[in-house]
Amino acid sequence: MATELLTPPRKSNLFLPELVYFEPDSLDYPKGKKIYEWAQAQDLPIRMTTSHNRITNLPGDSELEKYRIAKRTLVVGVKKTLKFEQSKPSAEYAIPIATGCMAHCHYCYLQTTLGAKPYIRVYVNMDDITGAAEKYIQEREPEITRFEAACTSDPLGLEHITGSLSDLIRFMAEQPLGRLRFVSKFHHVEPLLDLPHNGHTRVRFSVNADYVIKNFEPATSGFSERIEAAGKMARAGYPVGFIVAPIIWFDGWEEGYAELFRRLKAELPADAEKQLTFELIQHRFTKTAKRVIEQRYPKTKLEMDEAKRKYKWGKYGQGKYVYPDEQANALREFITEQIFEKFPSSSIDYFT
Ligand code: 0TT
Ligand code: SF4
Repeated sequence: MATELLTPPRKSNLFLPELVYFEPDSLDYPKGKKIYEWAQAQDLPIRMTTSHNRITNLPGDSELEKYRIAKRTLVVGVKKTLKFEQSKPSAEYAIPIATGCMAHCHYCYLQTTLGAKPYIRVYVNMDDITGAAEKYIQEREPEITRFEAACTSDPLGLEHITGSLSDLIRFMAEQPLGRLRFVSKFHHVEPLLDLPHNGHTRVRFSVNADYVIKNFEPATSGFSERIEAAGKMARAGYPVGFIVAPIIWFDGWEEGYAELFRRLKAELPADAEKQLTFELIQHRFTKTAKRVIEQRYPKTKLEMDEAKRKYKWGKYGQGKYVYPDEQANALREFITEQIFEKFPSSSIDYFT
Protein backbone atom coordinates (compact mmCIF):
# COMPACT_ATOMS: atom_id res chain seq x y z
CA MET A 1 0.00 0.00 0.00
CA ALA A 2 1.10 3.52 -0.61
CA THR A 3 1.95 5.42 2.57
CA GLU A 4 1.06 8.95 3.56
CA LEU A 5 4.44 10.05 2.20
CA LEU A 6 3.92 8.62 -1.22
CA THR A 7 1.11 10.00 -3.28
CA PRO A 8 0.19 7.46 -5.94
CA PRO A 9 0.66 8.86 -9.45
CA ARG A 10 -2.83 9.59 -10.63
CA LYS A 11 -3.30 12.64 -12.71
CA SER A 12 -1.36 14.83 -15.10
CA ASN A 13 2.26 14.12 -15.78
CA LEU A 14 3.46 12.85 -12.40
CA PHE A 15 6.54 10.81 -13.11
CA LEU A 16 6.19 7.03 -12.97
CA PRO A 17 9.44 5.11 -13.58
CA GLU A 18 9.44 2.01 -15.76
CA LEU A 19 12.02 0.16 -13.71
CA VAL A 20 13.30 0.56 -10.15
CA TYR A 21 16.64 -0.61 -8.76
CA PHE A 22 17.46 -0.80 -5.06
CA GLU A 23 20.90 -0.92 -3.53
CA PRO A 24 20.43 -3.43 -0.66
CA ASP A 25 21.49 -1.05 2.15
CA SER A 26 18.82 1.44 1.05
CA LEU A 27 16.26 -0.95 2.51
CA ASP A 28 17.73 -0.42 5.99
CA TYR A 29 16.23 3.09 5.96
CA PRO A 30 12.52 3.96 6.38
CA LYS A 31 12.54 6.00 3.17
CA GLY A 32 14.04 3.07 1.25
CA LYS A 33 11.36 0.74 2.57
CA LYS A 34 8.59 3.20 1.73
CA ILE A 35 9.80 3.61 -1.83
CA TYR A 36 10.03 -0.19 -2.14
CA GLU A 37 6.40 -0.57 -0.99
CA TRP A 38 5.34 2.19 -3.34
CA ALA A 39 7.08 0.52 -6.32
CA GLN A 40 5.36 -2.77 -5.44
CA ALA A 41 1.99 -1.06 -5.15
CA GLN A 42 2.53 0.46 -8.61
CA ASP A 43 3.42 -2.97 -10.03
CA LEU A 44 6.76 -1.69 -11.26
CA PRO A 45 9.56 -4.12 -12.14
CA ILE A 46 12.00 -4.12 -9.20
CA ARG A 47 15.64 -5.22 -9.33
CA MET A 48 18.43 -5.29 -6.78
CA THR A 49 21.90 -4.00 -7.55
CA THR A 50 24.96 -4.03 -5.29
CA SER A 51 25.89 -0.59 -6.61
CA HIS A 52 24.46 1.81 -9.17
CA ASN A 53 27.85 1.62 -10.90
CA ARG A 54 27.04 -1.97 -11.84
CA ILE A 55 23.91 -1.13 -13.75
CA THR A 56 25.27 -1.99 -17.15
CA ASN A 57 22.46 -4.06 -18.62
CA LEU A 58 19.72 -1.48 -18.98
CA PRO A 59 17.26 -2.45 -21.70
CA GLY A 60 17.25 -0.80 -25.13
CA ASP A 61 18.48 -1.75 -28.60
CA SER A 62 20.28 1.45 -29.50
CA GLU A 63 22.21 4.08 -27.55
CA LEU A 64 19.28 6.43 -27.97
CA GLU A 65 16.76 3.93 -26.66
CA LYS A 66 19.01 3.08 -23.70
CA TYR A 67 19.22 6.79 -22.90
CA ARG A 68 15.44 7.22 -23.02
CA ILE A 69 14.88 4.17 -20.83
CA ALA A 70 17.60 5.26 -18.38
CA LYS A 71 15.74 8.55 -17.91
CA ARG A 72 12.74 6.50 -16.77
CA THR A 73 14.78 4.27 -14.47
CA LEU A 74 14.92 5.00 -10.75
CA VAL A 75 17.86 3.88 -8.60
CA VAL A 76 17.36 4.04 -4.85
CA GLY A 77 20.57 4.22 -2.84
CA VAL A 78 22.53 5.60 0.08
CA LYS A 79 24.62 8.78 -0.29
CA LYS A 80 28.09 7.83 0.93
CA THR A 81 30.16 10.93 0.11
CA LEU A 82 28.93 13.69 2.35
CA LYS A 83 31.30 16.33 1.03
CA PHE A 84 29.09 18.95 -0.65
CA GLU A 85 30.06 20.59 -3.95
CA GLN A 86 30.11 24.38 -4.32
CA SER A 87 27.12 25.89 -6.11
CA LYS A 88 28.01 29.39 -7.29
CA PRO A 89 26.27 31.63 -8.21
CA SER A 90 23.00 30.45 -6.69
CA ALA A 91 24.16 29.19 -3.28
CA GLU A 92 27.18 28.27 -1.17
CA TYR A 93 26.65 24.51 -1.45
CA ALA A 94 24.82 21.93 -3.49
CA ILE A 95 22.81 19.64 -1.21
CA PRO A 96 22.60 16.15 -2.69
CA ILE A 97 19.21 14.43 -2.59
CA ALA A 98 18.91 13.21 -6.19
CA THR A 99 20.71 13.14 -9.52
CA GLY A 100 19.16 12.82 -12.95
CA CYS A 101 15.84 13.97 -14.37
CA MET A 102 12.91 12.54 -16.30
CA ALA A 103 12.49 15.58 -18.55
CA HIS A 104 14.14 16.01 -21.95
CA CYS A 105 15.41 19.58 -22.21
CA HIS A 106 17.77 19.56 -25.18
CA TYR A 107 20.23 22.01 -23.61
CA CYS A 108 20.38 20.34 -20.17
CA TYR A 109 23.85 20.32 -18.61
CA LEU A 110 23.13 17.02 -16.84
CA GLN A 111 23.73 15.31 -20.17
CA THR A 112 27.41 15.91 -19.70
CA THR A 113 27.76 16.31 -15.92
CA LEU A 114 26.15 12.91 -15.32
CA GLY A 115 28.18 11.31 -18.10
CA ALA A 116 27.09 7.78 -18.89
CA LYS A 117 24.67 7.64 -15.94
CA PRO A 118 21.49 9.40 -17.00
CA TYR A 119 19.27 7.26 -14.76
CA ILE A 120 17.63 8.90 -11.77
CA ARG A 121 19.24 8.27 -8.39
CA VAL A 122 17.58 9.21 -5.13
CA TYR A 123 19.14 8.96 -1.67
CA VAL A 124 17.37 7.61 1.39
CA ASN A 125 19.78 8.55 4.23
CA MET A 126 18.37 12.01 4.83
CA ASP A 127 19.64 12.24 8.42
CA ASP A 128 23.23 11.89 7.19
CA ILE A 129 22.63 14.58 4.57
CA THR A 130 21.01 17.08 6.94
CA GLY A 131 23.71 16.24 9.54
CA ALA A 132 26.39 17.22 7.02
CA ALA A 133 24.46 20.41 6.19
CA GLU A 134 24.45 21.35 9.88
CA LYS A 135 28.25 21.13 9.93
CA TYR A 136 28.55 23.37 6.87
CA ILE A 137 26.22 25.89 8.52
CA GLN A 138 28.31 25.89 11.72
CA GLU A 139 31.54 26.47 9.77
CA ARG A 140 30.18 29.74 8.36
CA GLU A 141 28.53 31.16 11.49
CA PRO A 142 27.45 33.95 11.83
CA GLU A 143 26.99 34.14 8.04
CA ILE A 144 23.93 32.56 6.43
CA THR A 145 24.60 29.43 4.38
CA ARG A 146 22.46 28.65 1.34
CA PHE A 147 21.98 25.16 -0.07
CA GLU A 148 20.84 24.50 -3.65
CA ALA A 149 18.82 21.27 -4.00
CA ALA A 150 18.45 21.42 -7.79
CA CYS A 151 22.03 21.28 -9.06
CA THR A 152 21.88 17.76 -10.42
CA SER A 153 18.16 17.05 -10.69
CA ASP A 154 14.66 18.56 -10.65
CA PRO A 155 13.74 17.44 -7.13
CA LEU A 156 10.11 18.62 -7.29
CA GLY A 157 9.49 16.14 -10.11
CA LEU A 158 10.47 13.32 -7.71
CA GLU A 159 8.79 14.58 -4.56
CA HIS A 160 5.74 12.28 -4.82
CA ILE A 161 8.13 9.32 -4.71
CA THR A 162 10.71 10.41 -2.13
CA GLY A 163 9.34 13.19 0.08
CA SER A 164 12.95 14.40 0.38
CA LEU A 165 12.32 18.06 -0.43
CA SER A 166 9.74 18.11 2.37
CA ASP A 167 12.37 16.66 4.73
CA LEU A 168 14.82 19.41 3.75
CA ILE A 169 12.21 22.17 4.04
CA ARG A 170 11.26 21.07 7.58
CA PHE A 171 14.92 20.74 8.55
CA MET A 172 15.87 24.17 7.21
CA ALA A 173 12.87 25.82 8.90
CA GLU A 174 14.67 25.15 12.19
CA GLN A 175 18.08 26.42 11.09
CA PRO A 176 18.49 30.10 12.03
CA LEU A 177 21.48 30.37 9.65
CA GLY A 178 20.49 27.83 6.98
CA ARG A 179 18.53 28.46 3.79
CA LEU A 180 17.30 26.06 1.13
CA ARG A 181 16.57 26.83 -2.50
CA PHE A 182 15.54 24.74 -5.42
CA VAL A 183 14.32 25.32 -8.95
CA SER A 184 11.78 23.40 -10.99
CA LYS A 185 10.06 23.06 -14.33
CA PHE A 186 7.28 21.04 -12.72
CA HIS A 187 4.15 22.18 -10.92
CA HIS A 188 3.36 19.45 -8.39
CA VAL A 189 3.69 21.65 -5.30
CA GLU A 190 0.72 20.28 -3.29
CA PRO A 191 2.86 18.22 -0.84
CA LEU A 192 4.84 21.37 0.08
CA LEU A 193 2.03 23.84 0.70
CA ASP A 194 1.27 23.02 4.33
CA LEU A 195 4.82 22.42 5.55
CA PRO A 196 6.38 24.54 8.30
CA HIS A 197 9.01 26.35 6.19
CA ASN A 198 9.63 29.47 8.28
CA GLY A 199 10.45 31.41 5.10
CA HIS A 200 13.78 29.56 4.89
CA THR A 201 13.15 27.88 1.53
CA ARG A 202 13.11 29.84 -1.69
CA VAL A 203 11.43 28.13 -4.62
CA ARG A 204 12.16 29.30 -8.14
CA PHE A 205 10.37 28.26 -11.26
CA SER A 206 12.27 28.07 -14.47
CA VAL A 207 10.48 30.09 -17.17
CA ASN A 208 11.23 31.07 -20.72
CA ALA A 209 9.91 32.49 -23.97
CA ASP A 210 7.23 30.26 -25.47
CA TYR A 211 9.55 29.43 -28.38
CA VAL A 212 12.15 27.97 -26.00
CA ILE A 213 9.63 25.97 -23.97
CA LYS A 214 7.93 24.57 -27.10
CA ASN A 215 11.11 23.67 -28.95
CA PHE A 216 13.54 22.62 -26.25
CA GLU A 217 11.71 21.45 -23.10
CA PRO A 218 9.81 18.21 -23.79
CA ALA A 219 8.32 16.33 -20.81
CA THR A 220 8.17 19.32 -18.44
CA SER A 221 5.09 21.09 -17.04
CA GLY A 222 3.60 23.88 -19.17
CA PHE A 223 4.23 27.57 -18.63
CA SER A 224 0.80 28.29 -17.11
CA GLU A 225 1.08 25.32 -14.76
CA ARG A 226 4.44 26.61 -13.52
CA ILE A 227 3.08 30.12 -12.90
CA GLU A 228 0.05 28.75 -11.09
CA ALA A 229 2.34 26.67 -8.90
CA ALA A 230 4.40 29.81 -8.17
CA GLY A 231 1.21 31.57 -7.07
CA LYS A 232 0.29 28.68 -4.78
CA MET A 233 3.74 28.65 -3.18
CA ALA A 234 3.64 32.43 -2.71
CA ARG A 235 0.24 32.18 -1.03
CA ALA A 236 1.70 29.48 1.24
CA GLY A 237 4.23 32.10 2.36
CA TYR A 238 7.31 30.81 0.56
CA PRO A 239 9.73 33.30 -0.96
CA VAL A 240 9.35 32.77 -4.72
CA GLY A 241 11.57 33.60 -7.67
CA PHE A 242 12.07 32.88 -11.34
CA ILE A 243 15.06 31.58 -13.21
CA VAL A 244 15.03 32.67 -16.83
CA ALA A 245 17.26 30.02 -18.34
CA PRO A 246 18.61 29.36 -20.78
CA ILE A 247 18.20 32.78 -22.37
CA ILE A 248 18.38 32.11 -26.10
CA TRP A 249 18.93 34.42 -29.04
CA PHE A 250 16.35 33.43 -31.65
CA ASP A 251 14.52 35.23 -34.44
CA GLY A 252 11.98 37.37 -32.60
CA TRP A 253 13.62 37.01 -29.15
CA GLU A 254 12.65 40.53 -28.08
CA GLU A 255 8.96 39.91 -28.69
CA GLY A 256 9.29 36.39 -27.21
CA TYR A 257 10.81 37.61 -23.93
CA ALA A 258 8.52 40.67 -23.76
CA GLU A 259 5.58 38.28 -24.02
CA LEU A 260 7.06 36.14 -21.23
CA PHE A 261 7.09 39.08 -18.82
CA ARG A 262 3.60 40.19 -19.89
CA ARG A 263 2.28 36.74 -19.07
CA LEU A 264 4.20 36.58 -15.79
CA LYS A 265 2.70 39.92 -14.77
CA ALA A 266 -0.81 38.90 -15.82
CA GLU A 267 -0.83 35.46 -14.23
CA LEU A 268 1.12 36.02 -11.05
CA PRO A 269 -1.00 36.91 -8.01
CA ALA A 270 -0.12 40.32 -6.60
CA ASP A 271 1.06 38.83 -3.30
CA ALA A 272 3.73 36.81 -5.14
CA GLU A 273 5.51 40.03 -6.06
CA LYS A 274 6.78 40.50 -2.52
CA GLN A 275 10.31 39.08 -2.21
CA LEU A 276 10.41 38.25 -5.93
CA THR A 277 13.88 37.47 -7.33
CA PHE A 278 15.12 36.75 -10.84
CA GLU A 279 18.18 34.77 -11.91
CA LEU A 280 19.25 35.17 -15.53
CA ILE A 281 21.37 32.54 -17.25
CA GLN A 282 22.36 32.84 -20.92
CA HIS A 283 22.65 29.68 -22.99
CA ARG A 284 26.09 28.08 -23.01
CA PHE A 285 27.50 24.80 -24.25
CA THR A 286 30.76 22.91 -24.20
CA LYS A 287 32.18 20.96 -27.13
CA THR A 288 31.33 17.72 -25.33
CA ALA A 289 27.76 18.88 -24.68
CA LYS A 290 27.29 19.74 -28.35
CA ARG A 291 28.39 16.27 -29.43
CA VAL A 292 26.11 14.54 -26.91
CA ILE A 293 23.10 16.77 -27.71
CA GLU A 294 23.47 16.13 -31.45
CA GLN A 295 23.38 12.38 -30.81
CA ARG A 296 20.46 12.43 -28.42
CA TYR A 297 18.31 15.11 -30.04
CA PRO A 298 19.46 14.94 -33.66
CA LYS A 299 16.62 17.14 -34.95
CA THR A 300 17.10 19.90 -32.39
CA LYS A 301 16.89 23.52 -33.52
CA LEU A 302 19.29 24.52 -30.74
CA GLU A 303 21.96 26.75 -32.23
CA MET A 304 25.43 25.52 -31.17
CA ASP A 305 27.73 27.12 -33.74
CA GLU A 306 31.12 27.79 -32.13
CA ALA A 307 31.84 30.45 -34.77
CA LYS A 308 28.91 32.54 -33.53
CA ARG A 309 29.96 32.35 -29.89
CA LYS A 310 32.55 33.65 -27.47
CA TYR A 311 34.83 31.12 -25.80
CA LYS A 312 35.02 31.42 -22.04
CA TRP A 313 37.92 29.55 -20.46
CA GLY A 314 36.96 27.21 -17.64
CA LYS A 315 38.80 27.30 -14.32
CA TYR A 316 38.72 23.54 -14.21
CA GLY A 317 38.03 21.37 -17.20
CA GLN A 318 36.94 22.61 -20.57
CA GLY A 319 35.69 26.08 -21.36
CA LYS A 320 32.25 26.92 -22.66
CA TYR A 321 30.73 28.86 -25.51
CA VAL A 322 28.55 31.83 -24.52
CA TYR A 323 27.13 34.69 -26.60
CA PRO A 324 29.57 37.38 -27.74
CA ASP A 325 29.50 40.47 -25.48
CA GLU A 326 27.33 42.49 -27.83
CA GLN A 327 24.57 39.87 -27.88
CA ALA A 328 24.90 39.01 -24.18
CA ASN A 329 24.59 42.70 -23.28
CA ALA A 330 21.57 43.19 -25.53
CA LEU A 331 19.84 40.20 -23.93
CA ARG A 332 20.73 41.30 -20.41
CA GLU A 333 19.67 44.91 -20.93
CA PHE A 334 16.38 44.08 -22.60
CA ILE A 335 15.38 41.50 -20.01
CA THR A 336 16.49 43.67 -17.08
CA GLU A 337 14.32 46.52 -18.41
CA GLN A 338 11.34 44.22 -18.78
CA ILE A 339 11.74 43.00 -15.20
CA PHE A 340 11.99 46.47 -13.67
CA GLU A 341 9.11 47.75 -15.77
CA LYS A 342 6.80 44.90 -14.71
CA PHE A 343 8.13 44.13 -11.22
CA PRO A 344 9.81 47.31 -9.95
CA SER A 345 10.33 46.06 -6.40
CA SER A 346 11.88 42.70 -7.39
CA SER A 347 15.62 42.08 -7.51
CA ILE A 348 17.90 40.40 -10.03
CA ASP A 349 20.36 38.07 -8.28
CA TYR A 350 22.74 37.64 -11.21
CA PHE A 351 23.14 37.38 -14.97
CA THR A 352 25.60 34.70 -15.97
O1 0TT B 1 24.05 25.75 -18.01
C1 0TT B 1 23.99 25.51 -16.66
C2 0TT B 1 24.54 26.64 -15.89
O2 0TT B 1 23.52 27.11 -15.07
C3 0TT B 1 25.68 26.21 -15.01
O3 0TT B 1 26.79 27.01 -15.26
C4 0TT B 1 25.18 26.47 -13.58
C5 0TT B 1 24.09 27.47 -13.85
N1 0TT B 1 23.08 27.52 -12.83
C6 0TT B 1 22.25 26.35 -12.62
C7 0TT B 1 22.94 28.71 -12.19
O4 0TT B 1 23.65 29.66 -12.51
N2 0TT B 1 22.02 28.83 -11.23
C8 0TT B 1 21.26 27.79 -10.80
O5 0TT B 1 20.48 27.99 -9.92
C9 0TT B 1 21.39 26.39 -11.38
C10 0TT B 1 20.00 25.90 -11.74
C11 0TT B 1 21.94 25.47 -10.32
C12 0TT B 1 23.45 25.40 -10.23
C13 0TT B 1 24.15 24.34 -10.70
C14 0TT B 1 24.17 26.46 -9.61
O6 0TT B 1 23.64 27.48 -9.22
N3 0TT B 1 25.53 26.36 -9.48
C15 0TT B 1 26.19 25.26 -9.94
O7 0TT B 1 27.40 25.16 -9.78
N4 0TT B 1 25.49 24.27 -10.55
C16 0TT B 1 26.26 23.16 -11.04
O8 0TT B 1 26.75 23.49 -12.32
C17 0TT B 1 25.61 21.88 -11.24
C18 0TT B 1 26.44 21.20 -12.31
O9 0TT B 1 27.32 20.30 -11.72
C19 0TT B 1 27.21 22.34 -12.93
C20 0TT B 1 26.99 22.50 -14.42
O10 0TT B 1 27.87 23.41 -14.92
FE1 SF4 C 1 17.64 19.15 -17.17
FE2 SF4 C 1 16.13 20.75 -15.64
FE3 SF4 C 1 15.24 19.95 -18.04
FE4 SF4 C 1 15.45 18.19 -16.04
S1 SF4 C 1 14.04 19.95 -16.12
S2 SF4 C 1 16.10 17.85 -18.19
S3 SF4 C 1 17.28 18.93 -14.97
S4 SF4 C 1 17.03 21.27 -17.64
